[in-house]
Amino acid sequence: MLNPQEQISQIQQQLNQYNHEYYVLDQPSVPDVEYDRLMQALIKLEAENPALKTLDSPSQKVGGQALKAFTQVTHQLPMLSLDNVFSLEDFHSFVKRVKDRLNNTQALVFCAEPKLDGLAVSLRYENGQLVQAATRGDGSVGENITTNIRTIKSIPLKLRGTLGKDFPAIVEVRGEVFMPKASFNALNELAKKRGEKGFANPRNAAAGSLRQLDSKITAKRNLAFYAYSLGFVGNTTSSEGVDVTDIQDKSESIDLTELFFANSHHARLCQIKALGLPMCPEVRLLETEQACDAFYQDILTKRSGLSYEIDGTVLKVDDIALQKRLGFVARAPRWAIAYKFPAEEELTTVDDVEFQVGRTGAITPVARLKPIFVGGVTVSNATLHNQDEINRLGLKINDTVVIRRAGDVIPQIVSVVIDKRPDNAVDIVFPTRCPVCDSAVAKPEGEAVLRCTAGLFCAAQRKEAIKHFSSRKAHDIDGLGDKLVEQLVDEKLISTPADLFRLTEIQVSTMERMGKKSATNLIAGLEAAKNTTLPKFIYGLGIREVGEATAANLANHFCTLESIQTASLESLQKVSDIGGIVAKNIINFFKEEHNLAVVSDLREIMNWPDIEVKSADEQPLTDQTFVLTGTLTQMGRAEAKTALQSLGAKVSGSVSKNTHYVVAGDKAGSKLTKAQDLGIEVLTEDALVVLLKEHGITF
Ligand code: JCF
Repeated sequence: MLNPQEQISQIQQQLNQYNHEYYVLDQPSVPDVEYDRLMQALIKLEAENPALKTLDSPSQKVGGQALKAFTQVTHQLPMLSLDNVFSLEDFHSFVKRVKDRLNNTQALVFCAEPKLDGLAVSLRYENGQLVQAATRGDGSVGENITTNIRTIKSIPLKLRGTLGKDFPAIVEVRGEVFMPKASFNALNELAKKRGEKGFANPRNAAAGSLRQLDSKITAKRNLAFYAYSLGFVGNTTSSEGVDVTDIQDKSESIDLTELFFANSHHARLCQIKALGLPMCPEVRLLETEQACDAFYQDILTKRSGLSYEIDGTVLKVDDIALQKRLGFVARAPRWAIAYKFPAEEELTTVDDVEFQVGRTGAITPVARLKPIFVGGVTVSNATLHNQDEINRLGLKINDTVVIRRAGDVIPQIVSVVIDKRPDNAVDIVFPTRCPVCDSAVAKPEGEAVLRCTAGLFCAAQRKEAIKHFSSRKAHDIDGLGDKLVEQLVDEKLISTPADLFRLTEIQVSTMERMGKKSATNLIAGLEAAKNTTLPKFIYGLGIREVGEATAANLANHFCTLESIQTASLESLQKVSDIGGIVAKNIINFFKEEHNLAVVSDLREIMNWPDIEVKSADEQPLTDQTFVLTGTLTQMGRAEAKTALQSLGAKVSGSVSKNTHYVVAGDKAGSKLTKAQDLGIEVLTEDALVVLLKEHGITF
């Protein structure tokens, strides 16, 4: 039997190992519950033996006594900043300057990393123990945020390895503290629920969290850290050998950096990682300038999929000897550059607000903007969605607004800059009649959207319906672009999708910008589009809220167009993903005379292969509704859904009294609770696997 001291020390070692596997290696070896169990055991043992509780115990990540103020820390080596470039051209100029300075004698290798949008901090380890953490401050003097930093789960309280062999008595590691996007979103959700304002972006959230005098608050914020360089490294804290203002010439100072660490920046980062500090997994060693640009493009593409916010890339000359030769200007190294992405937020003004009529009659306000370059493109329009959104923004025409375009996401008006509101700001007034066909408009109760009531009698809705019918995911009609559809409707050559198939080559070739060749192509494209599939046909009708997946579910469930057309509200709701609202939309669509006329017209023209009616044996789960929740480990949720559907089951997104089974994977939340409340049968993932196997489906 181990004594408490030995038990505590053993559990601490185990937890430190699990932390390292999880945060640094990104390869957890045990499930979360095992980690939690050990942590609880440690907390209990330490509570029973308070004398054995040490400051570097992994249990000490919960924050301590609140501070009155932060003290100041003078950095033993200054913390640097980076110069920026915003274009390939300027990046090439940077490389040229570097080469010129080195008399063009050196083949340059670069260490490349994403530029994290967080806060630079310096962590100081003495004899392997984290003793101090400081913000960058002005580069020379920062704030002592040690108690807050100690709550960050991925920052080790002690280094891995052996003092004197793997690291010297003093090691400073520098890097960026940031808040992952998911944590930022969760934090803001919580703030919203409490009626608080929240943070504008993850960087502010990280800064706000580090600025807490009460480290218990910081502990709840889920901050993360990636190391990007070493700071001071040595054997003594004595100030004699270190001159903060002259770091280029430290030849006489006590500098053990070279003794313990490699002469490549990239290799040093790997050493820092081996000491137990997380390093960004995107860091690369690059052999050429072209590879740096490819890296920039690659990271830009990956940006929206990364779990943390970045605003560019950082490129550093990798060879430490060359870094030394290049030195610094002011506070920035000559051997590194931040190659930044175009800003995602900019200011511009709203010149006007116009109203567009969509396929389903929805009248959408669209802001016409003074064109602005943001997120890499010029933006001149932004949707305002509906009246609620305009109220939320408090927007008036001629206001100055913050516009955001992140990645491929459509540009968005984020907020109004009230301070810049001009005297000629005008209220936005919604139309009382359809701006296209002058019919009445309606705003059904409980809906935020104003709609034109004219349906396909409204030219705007007709155009959108035909565009939807010919779009890529529907009939993908070659040679029929949006502009041409508008012209054809305006010229009254067509008014329904069926009319498309009656167009002649002569008619088409009289259109603007249409030669004989494009006319021939279009007619051939239309001919080809006559052969389709039932799912595409259903989707192409443009029924409200019937997307591609729902259309496929309908087709596979009912097998024929006729049975979909005549289906009852109840039978429609037996189809996967179809609830009361969508079912009603389908019923309403097939109630309209003019829709029925178009459908039967198209039925004459278009063909699709029959869908085989499945026998009851093949559809053993017909009439059974499943809800999938939590993380499944043996298959994806989408795979499980397809498998269940192929057996005739309905898979729904929400639990109700009509649900038959809830399959609960890992971390199942509110849906599981609701199932238990309603007394619905809950299946484990294993039970689902068995059920599917019984019907011949394996993973
Ligand atoms: O990711 C960053 N924000 C970042 C900042 C990365 C780096 O490698 C840096 C930095 C600031 C200064 N390197 C230096 C020298």
